[in-house]
Amino acid sequence: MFCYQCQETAQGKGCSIIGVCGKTPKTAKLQDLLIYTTKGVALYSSLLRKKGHISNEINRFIINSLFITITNANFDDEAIINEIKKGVVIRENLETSLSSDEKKSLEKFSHLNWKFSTDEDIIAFSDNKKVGVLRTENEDIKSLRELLIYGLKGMAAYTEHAMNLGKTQDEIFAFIEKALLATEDDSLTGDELTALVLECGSYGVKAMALLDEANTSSFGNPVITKVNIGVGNRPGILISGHDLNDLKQLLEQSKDSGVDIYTHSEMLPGHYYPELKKYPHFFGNYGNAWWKQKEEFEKFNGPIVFTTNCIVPPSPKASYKDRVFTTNAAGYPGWKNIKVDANGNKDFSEVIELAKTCQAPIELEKGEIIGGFAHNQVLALADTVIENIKSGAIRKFVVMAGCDGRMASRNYYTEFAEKLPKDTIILTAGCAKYKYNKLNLGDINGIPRVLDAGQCNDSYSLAVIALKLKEVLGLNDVNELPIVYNIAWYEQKAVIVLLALLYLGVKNIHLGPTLPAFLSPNVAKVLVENFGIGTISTVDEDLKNFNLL
Ligand code: FSO
Ligand code: SF4
Repeated sequence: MFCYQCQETAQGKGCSIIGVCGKTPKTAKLQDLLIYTTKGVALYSSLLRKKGHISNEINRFIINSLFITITNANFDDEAIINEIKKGVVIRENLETSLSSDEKKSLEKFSHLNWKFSTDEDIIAFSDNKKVGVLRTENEDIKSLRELLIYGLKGMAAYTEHAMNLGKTQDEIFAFIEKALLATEDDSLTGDELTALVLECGSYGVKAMALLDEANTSSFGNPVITKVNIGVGNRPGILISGHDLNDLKQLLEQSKDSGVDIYTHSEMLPGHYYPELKKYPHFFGNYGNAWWKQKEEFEKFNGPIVFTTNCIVPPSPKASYKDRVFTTNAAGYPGWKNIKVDANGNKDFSEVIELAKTCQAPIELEKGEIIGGFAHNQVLALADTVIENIKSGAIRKFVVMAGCDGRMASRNYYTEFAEKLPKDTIILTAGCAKYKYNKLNLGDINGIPRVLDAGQCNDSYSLAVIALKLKEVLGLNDVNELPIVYNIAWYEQKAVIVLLALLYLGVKNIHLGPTLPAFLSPNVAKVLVENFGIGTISTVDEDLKNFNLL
């Protein structure tokens, strides 16, 4: 195996023996083969799409396959093998609709037409040199190809959540197919791949805007909300991940069942939406970011539902391991996966019945956290914000969006938030917020010093806010705003967020706690020279260097 797609990759270089995330070599190789198979689907589908053949089944297969391979999303070899088989069947069916001339035009990708008879063939082929990161020898081409794939993975996840709420955009799927094929096209130069990486950022903006529209048109615009972080005395169901449609269905199906619903990690922003927060049994948020789940789930007592990535493999003795469910692209061996029916509905009755037999959660903490500062809410407060900027009460905004993770070096972000001068405001989105959202950093004339826009995809909201501020303050360039970007990354959704910000023209982003291992020195140089991307050092140095003192 070789995988270097996330920030926690072994020794900052690559996982080659076993994943730091717990991914086995077999799973890693099968995931690579799933991507490879998906490229084969994209090969024919992209051609047919140009002729007007659009299939939701194929669109969903492509984005779901990419999503399955995101860090911590799916550890279930059987489920991955089934997806690979599905992909080969789709590809073979599509092939029958092509003329021989059309097939000929695709000859340079003929290696994507692989076949199998048995599961053993699949496992053997996944070990093939043609599949996976190491198929590319040139360091820079490899770096650009993988950067592009990781951007696509993040984009696919957001696109899938939007699709689950009935929102799709054909051009996003068309770009995903084009870009997937580009990573198998030996004729492309580094410059051409770089252009595609930047184009990927533009589609990242579209995908995040689409998901924003899907979420807000279904559940209303997020509003300022205080979320309980304590527990009640009824049994609970803990729902994790990003899929708000799953949360809505669970809330609706459990409303008279005598159990409470708690959010975990990235699902916390579910509380900010009017159509979700109206449920009286939507109790609060339990615990912290994804990486603390092994200890926190021990205390929850009730069932847990993963709607997306961020699964930490449980220890063999984990008391909760028979109470976990997955859905969408998420999967873990032995955990039940809740399927979606033809109408887009899911049946959570088994989860609810199980919850009724469980004890109430054990309290981890008490109190409230505040959030709901997505674009609509912040723009409603724009006059107050602008007044405070003009009076000097707010001197700077610091975007500290992104991911949390288990490395001790991430304590930097807690210290950074604590040491920020009192006339600064943190804008956040994603699970990075757990490093400082319980610190009580106070407010500036009633405006909290940590404004949480929502999930990592709601970084889109932060961009909308920045662009609006630029307009209202009469500036020419988004980089003239008093905003510093100090972003933490972990997995591939953060990659698409980063590419989206670059596309929007944001410069001088500091990315930490370390730069991605998949950036070759030359590719990193391009990002530094063109976009001023940098990383972090110590809190004191950075506060000085970012002109925050
Ligand atoms: Fe965090 Fe996980 Fe949302 Fe990521 S929960 S790390 S960027 O999934 O997706 O922020
Ligand atoms: Fe390693 Fe991250 Fe890949 Fe897991 S996802 S194998 S931790 S690089």
